Amino acid sequence: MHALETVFAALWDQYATLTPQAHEIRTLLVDRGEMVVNDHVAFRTFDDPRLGIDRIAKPFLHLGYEAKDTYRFEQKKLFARYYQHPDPSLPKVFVSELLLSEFSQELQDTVRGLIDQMPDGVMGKEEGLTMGRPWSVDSETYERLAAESEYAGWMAAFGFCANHFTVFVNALKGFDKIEDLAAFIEENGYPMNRSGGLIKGSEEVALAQCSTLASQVPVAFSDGEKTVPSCYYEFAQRFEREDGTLYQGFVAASADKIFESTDRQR
Ligand code: OOG
Ligand code: NI
Repeated sequence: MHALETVFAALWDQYATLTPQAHEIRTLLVDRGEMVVNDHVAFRTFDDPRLGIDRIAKPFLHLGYEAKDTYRFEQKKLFARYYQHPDPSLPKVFVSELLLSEFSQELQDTVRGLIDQMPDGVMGKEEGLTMGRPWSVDSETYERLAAESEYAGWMAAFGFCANHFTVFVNALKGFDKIEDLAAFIEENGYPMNRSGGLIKGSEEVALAQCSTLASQVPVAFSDGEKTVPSCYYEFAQRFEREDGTLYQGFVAASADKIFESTDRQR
């Protein structure tokens, strides 16, 4: 087995446990005779040098991935980069990081306190990608972080895992348009993220995307269990550009809304 297949299999196992709906939706598609191909897998982190984007990307670069375009999200105070492998059958890897220095001193101190609990040297290795939450945190701290940044709250609760896998819609035989797939998923009882509209992007920007709302799962905080949004499933349809090749990048305005799939629903 290719080393990368092992990495993605471990990531999927962890993700499917955290995100029961992803396994269920995948099964719905497979039962219709579809081959489910992953467009990309996404990771989140903080921009602290001990675990920033470069650390998350390191095992992927080591296994042949190449760094591609970067994206900036002003309001959410995030930076992201995607990585691609020369073998087009492998999913792209999208990594974002929260820009800590742009937040309140309180958030920065809280997050640095969490990171200080981490064992040294695991981030940057394959095992780091599925490490889960390497710190102890109470539910009040989670809520306080999430009130300032939903992303910070999510990171505090879940740590390191695949934030989402993404179905490559072009590879599905039974759905010509992403709108049809979105309707199918919703009809089967999975609420979708409607921030910025059900379908984000379009043929004009060569990428159309939609995603479910994250599963609600019990998380063991240091002061007890609490049910919070975990991970979501995404769907992406890519279009040809003028040069006849399929667009491989991302669209910042769409991604900005996709991030909200893990927001706490109030
Ligand atoms: C990433 C959101 C952006 C995309 O495909 O544009 C994204 C996240 O929620 O961590 O996945
Ligand atoms: Ni994505």
